[in-house]
Amino acid sequence: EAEHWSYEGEAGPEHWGSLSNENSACSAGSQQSPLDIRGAIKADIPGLALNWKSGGAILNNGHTIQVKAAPGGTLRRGDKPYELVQYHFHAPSEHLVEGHRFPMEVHFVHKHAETGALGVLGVFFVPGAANTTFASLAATFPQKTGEQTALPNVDPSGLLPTSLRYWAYEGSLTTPPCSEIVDWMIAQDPIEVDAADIDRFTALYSMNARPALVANRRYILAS
Ligand code: SG4
Ligand code: ZN
Repeated sequence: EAEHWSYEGEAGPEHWGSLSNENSACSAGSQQSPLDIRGAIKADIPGLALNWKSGGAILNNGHTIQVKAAPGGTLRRGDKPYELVQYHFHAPSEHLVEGHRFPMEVHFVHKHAETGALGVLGVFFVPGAANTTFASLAATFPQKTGEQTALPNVDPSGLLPTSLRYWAYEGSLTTPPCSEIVDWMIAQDPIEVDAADIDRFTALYSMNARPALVANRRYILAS
């Protein structure tokens, strides 16, 4: 059954590839995510322009807390446009930076209209000053799997660092079926959030991070 995967035990990451034929990329793929980001090459990569909408609906899907984005939010990477579909959270972070793991990471999942390729922007969280956007989300986290609530007026841009300097590489979904269709963009600067709000997430999902995979022939570029 498609939903039957987890982060530990018999349906954990090392078994994802054999749970179903559809998941073969999880074990056989050579461009898998996440990565430990190291050895990035400074390059003239396109800047990011974000124009997201407030609102949406927040859902506990059994693997994470996910916000279905309000329609019409866009990310432009140079001249490549994407639409924001949803964003969701991982604890601890899935990507590492030179071996360092952060307590949380948010993934903003965008779709390129023509090709169907995904562009996922990741942002790391560190404990510190409260972030009002994350605080509003944490206050409404649906406690039970399958539970969903409308989100009045939450602006996802509140989860962005001031600088949009980022790392870029080609990779995959970090969950089954691990499809190698993702243009990854990882913000170099983390944002601060209240440790108590991190605790509200880890009370539900204390470990929903896939271990880092090998880079193989891939380059990681830095803006
Ligand atoms: C999370 O499990 C999301 O809830 C999934 O979204 C998402 O799958 C999956 O992570 C993989 O995304 O950015 N971590 S990731 O690589 O977006 C997809 C849904 O199930 C396809 C909708
Ligand atoms: Zn994710």
